Amino acid sequence: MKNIAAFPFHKLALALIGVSCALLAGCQDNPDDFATLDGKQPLVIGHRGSAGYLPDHTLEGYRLAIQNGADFIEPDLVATKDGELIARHEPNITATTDVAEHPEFAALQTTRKVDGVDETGWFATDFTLAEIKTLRAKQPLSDRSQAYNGLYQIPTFREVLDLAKSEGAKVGRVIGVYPETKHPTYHVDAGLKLEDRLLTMLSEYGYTKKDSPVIIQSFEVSNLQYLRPLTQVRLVQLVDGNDYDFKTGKVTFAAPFDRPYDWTRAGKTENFDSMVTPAGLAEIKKYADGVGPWKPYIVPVKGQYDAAGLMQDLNGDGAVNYADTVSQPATSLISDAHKLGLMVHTWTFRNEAKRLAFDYQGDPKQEYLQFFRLGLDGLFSDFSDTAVSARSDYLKELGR
Ligand SMILES: [Ca+2]
Repeated sequence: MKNIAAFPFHKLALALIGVSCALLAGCQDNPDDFATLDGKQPLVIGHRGSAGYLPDHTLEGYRLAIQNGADFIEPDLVATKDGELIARHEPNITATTDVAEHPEFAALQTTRKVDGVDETGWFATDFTLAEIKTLRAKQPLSDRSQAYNGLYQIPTFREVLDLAKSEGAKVGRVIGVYPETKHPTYHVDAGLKLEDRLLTMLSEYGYTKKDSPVIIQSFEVSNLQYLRPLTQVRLVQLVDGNDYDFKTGKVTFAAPFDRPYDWTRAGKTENFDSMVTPAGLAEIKKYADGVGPWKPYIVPVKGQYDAAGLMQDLNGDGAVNYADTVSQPATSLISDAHKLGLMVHTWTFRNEAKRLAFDYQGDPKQEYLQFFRLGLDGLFSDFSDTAVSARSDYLKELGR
């Protein structure tokens, strides 16, 4: 190549960016137009699959999320007695499976401590995978469809990874997987530590790099710190809270949702909100790629109070609750995190009017748009189709 200066290296570079972009979950060409950390469009993550439509954590729910346009699907991980990783929201499988209807497992009902709280029921850690496979999933929320109860199996993490690949091939997109290590301390106590099992499985699929289509999330800290030197896969520190204070707009704290349980074990007294200060975020930056705060840390909600100090029933349905709150101006959390190079993914977006602040007027897309405009990098939604539709509206708003 004699005339090296004339070679269009910039075109080659663009072509390479185009190729690598196509291989990345949620990536699209022409970055830099969005206020996200990487300049690409915000990610839609199918929360527990398609929790708004089908029972949580089923292959059918994950498949629907992919068909509805989700970039990532989210399996929560717990371990079985024989050390297999399965997708469940809690070690306690009483509310999300039909285990109580299986007389052969009646003797396995017990009381165990999870994050310091006594729970009575059936626990995945007392079942082999073969036993788990005889159970069927059920919808834990009474106000959502019960029509699919008893139909679907409890998937293994391996089945979720395989589904992401096979369904991704069908829709022509790389589908990311966003596993959460559930109650890491509980699993260590049970002799079923999650992290090494998770890494082994991810390695088997070649998911070891920062650009692998995987993000690992946890509410605890020390297990993410343990994972950091062992994998380049992106890590996200989740930030929880107990409830809302509708008067102040602040998140409130009470055990076990006051702080990461490994902090409680270690005698630390700071609450979760210490994580979203600039100093807290700088600490997270040492071991994670992003932060996953509960929504009100980004957009607080408040009630309207009368002179007697009573919160007003804004929607006039006779009850005073979340649906009577008004969304407030955003905190600086997203920009504070972005300044440190941390991406921000928040949760959970839901369509039902009772799960929306009053000022969104029953239109869930208004909530998505508010967060997209802030430069949010990704969100967990029970209704991926609505999230993707709102993102399309956002793209139009940006003239794209
Ligand atoms: Ca009301």
